[in-house]
Amino acid sequence: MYTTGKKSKILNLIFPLFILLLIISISSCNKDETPTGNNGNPGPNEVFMRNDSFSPASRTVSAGTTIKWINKENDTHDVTSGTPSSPSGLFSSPDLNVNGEFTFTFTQAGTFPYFCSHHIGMTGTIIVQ
Ligand SMILES: [Cu+2]
Repeated sequence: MYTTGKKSKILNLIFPLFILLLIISISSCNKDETPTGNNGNPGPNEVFMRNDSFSPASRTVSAGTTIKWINKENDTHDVTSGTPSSPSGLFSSPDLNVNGEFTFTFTQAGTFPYFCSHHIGMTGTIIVQ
């Protein structure tokens, strides 16, 4: 396609501006998803607590794996084994504030539900194979 000199000059000005706006909008999106400024996703043996939920809500690991839960927001959470109506007593973390961590090593195969005692509906599951 043939473009006049005038047209391509305008394009040369607009195109970098468009790219700059695109970069700014992408970086501000990331900020919204991580309210405490902690970027990234949980590692293979990690579970994040953010937006009043466990992420990922379900993890499948092999026996002997240590799972690390990390609170990624300014809201107190805990990690308690079992279900809200029937805690199993296998593990129970203290209250975790922002960046607080709790680890537990799963030695037996099985399905292990857990929950946060502060938030109804904040539940997760570790499946050990
Ligand atoms: Cu919670």
